[in-house]
Amino acid sequence: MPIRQVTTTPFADQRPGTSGLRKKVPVFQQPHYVENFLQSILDVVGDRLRGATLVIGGDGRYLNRQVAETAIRMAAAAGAGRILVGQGGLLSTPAASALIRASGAIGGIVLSASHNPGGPDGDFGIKFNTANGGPAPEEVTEAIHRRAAALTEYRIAEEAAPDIDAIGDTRLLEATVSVIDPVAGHAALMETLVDFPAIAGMFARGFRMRFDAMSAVTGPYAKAIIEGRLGAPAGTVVNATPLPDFGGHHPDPNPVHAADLMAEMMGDAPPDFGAASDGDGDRNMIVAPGMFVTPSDSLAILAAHAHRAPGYAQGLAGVARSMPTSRAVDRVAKRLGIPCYETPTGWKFFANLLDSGRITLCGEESAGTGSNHVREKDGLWAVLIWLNIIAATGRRADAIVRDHWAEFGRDYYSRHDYEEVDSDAAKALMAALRAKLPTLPGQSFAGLTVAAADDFAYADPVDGSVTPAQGVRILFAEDARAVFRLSGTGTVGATLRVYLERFEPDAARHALPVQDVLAPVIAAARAIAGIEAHTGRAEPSIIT
Ligand code: G16
Repeated sequence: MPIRQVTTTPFADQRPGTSGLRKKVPVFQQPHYVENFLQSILDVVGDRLRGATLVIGGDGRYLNRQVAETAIRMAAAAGAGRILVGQGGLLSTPAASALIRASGAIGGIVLSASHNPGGPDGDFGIKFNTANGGPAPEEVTEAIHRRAAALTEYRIAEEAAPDIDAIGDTRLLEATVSVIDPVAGHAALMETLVDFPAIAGMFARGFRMRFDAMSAVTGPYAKAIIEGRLGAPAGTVVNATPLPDFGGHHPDPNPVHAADLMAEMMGDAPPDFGAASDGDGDRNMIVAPGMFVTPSDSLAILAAHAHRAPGYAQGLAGVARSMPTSRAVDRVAKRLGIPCYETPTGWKFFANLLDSGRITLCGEESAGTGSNHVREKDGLWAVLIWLNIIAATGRRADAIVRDHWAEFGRDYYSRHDYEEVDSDAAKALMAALRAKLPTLPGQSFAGLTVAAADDFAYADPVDGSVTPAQGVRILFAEDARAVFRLSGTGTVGATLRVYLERFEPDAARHALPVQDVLAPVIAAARAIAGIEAHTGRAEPSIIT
């Protein structure tokens, strides 16, 4: 019998969110857990899989290889015609998105828990991306959940998966399993968008950068592109080998978790440019000499300078940012005379805007930026566009940021995270906050007056759908804003995110300490939401 049929019982907790199904590794190690979820995805794809192409790959974290092999055997059993797998089971999330689009695949199974820690006690995740290369929309994830809740059987090829370290084609049942170089296609795509010769010239003239791949999937991509094609000196890319536990680090590129890079960039003789990316390569961090660039500023700067890169020489159709992202990019869009859309948190909300051609560029405060070349955020792409801008302007990254503030004003910005808060307490905080919204306008807190307060609801301009309750926004008359929402990506308790910003048009006031400038906004936010009373936390766990 070439296909084994296995009787199983459903798992009630297999409900994928925006970022797929994310759980602790031991949860995925339960017998049949992985197979059940994969079968649920394959069943939802259904007959469309017959003879079609499916992409499989992940960020190399613990369980990646094993689950990639299981997925190959199950996709073959489900009738896939061609299965494209990254060598070693590796594919960064943006590379998977690009590959789905370029190969005309029906979709892809992406194995990752993004920036969450890995290893036997860390997190694992399985995500399904659709034919446009983007994360499955909610109706698909809900269908997968319904299927998972009723599953009684899965089907898997008896035969072992082919050797996924060996590039080439192998037959498994009716499927051709093609193991491909995970980097080549994406590097070629980058070369069509970014001015490689200009950047290579800059490196040849002695430009120095540090790219911290955080022992995650971007390592091979960054090595091949930055050190290989662009000729940066060997050693420019550090922590370049993807490790199952990311070397014990938290592969989230922010000033806290990329502390080594920050120390180097803030040190006495920093390189000209610093960057990092996360577990699956979709997030990025940009650090100028002596200066961390907030993702919100980075998005605004990319929008203002994108025309310098060959892929965007025609200009931008429009831009979009997630609601908690600062309003810096709005000012750029206004100047460029293009639309700027405000979407809920979650990359999937950009998909309709990108697919319909309404926007070219988009980004989020959570360190994601991307463009219409894929339907995921793309960490290395953002870094390469930054390099392109530096090469084209001849300005150092910190000067580019200061120039930008001088021209558009500075949006002081910070995010305060309260991690592993009791879930009920976090829900109660949000409910109480929502209940008091109508009473807030006109009231003063810490010297700031509330001008408007609402619970963000998104009306998709493409399909007309409305997504309510996407986070509480408090706008202060002093051109400041506080936003509250609960994270959708944590795996322990709840994470309360408080996003704080204040606009400063005066260039003479652009070099002040961020937390000092934001102190009244922070105090007002804490008072309005009663954070300590609800959570018992006087201070956030992480400030970025
Ligand atoms: C995911 C989504 C992002 C979103 C982020 C929000 O990121 O892909 O679009 O901004 O979640 O996270 P949270 O709900 O915790 O604030 P990733 O990188 O985990 O896929």
